[in-house]
Amino acid sequence: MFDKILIANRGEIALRVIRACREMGITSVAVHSTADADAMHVRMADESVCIGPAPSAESYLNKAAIISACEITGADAVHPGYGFLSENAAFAQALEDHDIVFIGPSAEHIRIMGDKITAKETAKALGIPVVPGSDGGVADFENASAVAASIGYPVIIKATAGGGGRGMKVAQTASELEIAFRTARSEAKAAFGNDEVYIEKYLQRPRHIEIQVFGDGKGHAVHLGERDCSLQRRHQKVFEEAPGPAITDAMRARIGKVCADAVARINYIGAGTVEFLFEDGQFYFIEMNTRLQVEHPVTEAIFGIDLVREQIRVASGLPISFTQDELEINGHAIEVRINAEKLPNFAPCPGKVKVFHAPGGLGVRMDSALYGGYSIPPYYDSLIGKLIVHGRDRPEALARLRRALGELIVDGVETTVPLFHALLAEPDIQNGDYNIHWLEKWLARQLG
Ligand code: MV4
Repeated sequence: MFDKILIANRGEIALRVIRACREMGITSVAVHSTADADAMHVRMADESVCIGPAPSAESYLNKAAIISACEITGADAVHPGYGFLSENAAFAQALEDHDIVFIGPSAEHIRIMGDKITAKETAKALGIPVVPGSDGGVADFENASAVAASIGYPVIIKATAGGGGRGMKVAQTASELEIAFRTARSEAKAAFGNDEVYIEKYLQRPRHIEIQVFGDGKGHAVHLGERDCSLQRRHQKVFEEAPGPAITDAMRARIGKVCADAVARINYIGAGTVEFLFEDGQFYFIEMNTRLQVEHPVTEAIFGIDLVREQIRVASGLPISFTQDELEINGHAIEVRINAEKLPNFAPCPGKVKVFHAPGGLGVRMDSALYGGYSIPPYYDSLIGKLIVHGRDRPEALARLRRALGELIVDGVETTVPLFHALLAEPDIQNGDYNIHWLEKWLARQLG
């Protein structure tokens, strides 16, 4: 096992990793920008190193500075958290070249899944159901036109280098295809420096269902069911739950086994998430994320498993500490993302937090790096906390969420908490009756 782990991240996820390290008897090293000298992750870690100025590009994304911090502190391994360098194959490779363990999958697996075409080809070859579409990239408009005609309209054009919703264009009919194709291409070129695009059948009312997988890198893997993350605004998740309200035990067992077998076959190591669109009882692969996700705590809650501890274990060569047969879903969990944003426009709202009081009690977990007197810097994303509730069933989790939101105090900055009180009053949310478009439509209605 490692003696010392450096956490190449900030905020609540840095605390999450520090907590796992402490329970495992591992020394933790925080890194921080000059803007984060007073941040909670720096205070909570055993050691800390300043790695650069406020902009992420010069600090949390600065590979050389982070590797130097490992050398200076003698860290054996790096946990990247989510975002920043967590899905950067060059960083994983650079660490390996310096004999430092990257707590995550191999550089090769990160690379494969980072390119959306090779990810989809790999998924398909491993028996995972994919959205019907082009075999690889579409070279020109004639090619696009032929593919679209064969799969049928509507279609969606996606950037090979994209992901997270950037660089997508829908064509409802053949007459819309040329503009969709050309704008998708030029936007992809501008955003990613790569104009390759591919085409898929456009699914009109799917849910976003993602399967948590976990591999040991030696041909064994398990799945930890699904999360329904359909409630998103501008491709940012705001509310996530497990199990999914629309997913039956039989569906979970089937798609979960397909995903676990697939990642076992490629000797995948650590945590991964296989993302699907789910419509009319069918799963369609869209992407795979090769990192721990923001919403991992809902999975932890219903399975009683510490996913960060498992990541650290397998990265050090130990086996996964449980088997598929030992996993059993216990109740229902919901996470809401609390952002320092002012409604109704979700405008970032950094500034000084005068009072912070986290909710507590049975079935309540608040992951946050806030404290009273802390100034939220303007340089990073606006997530200031995640409230995760767990109940014996979905209605109990919803009631607990309402109760816990009522206890939360964040004075000094605006937050997205009022959004959740309003959502909880909606029958569709109470019934689990929503898809990927529900939130945007509801928000438009609130304003109109
Ligand atoms: C789609 C789709 C419909 N059909 N692909 C958006 C982000 C990226 N991960 C994939 N996305 C979508 N791909 C096909 N073939 C609709 C979306 C989509 C979406 C997906 C998940 C969650 C929210 C979304 C919001 C708009 C569009």
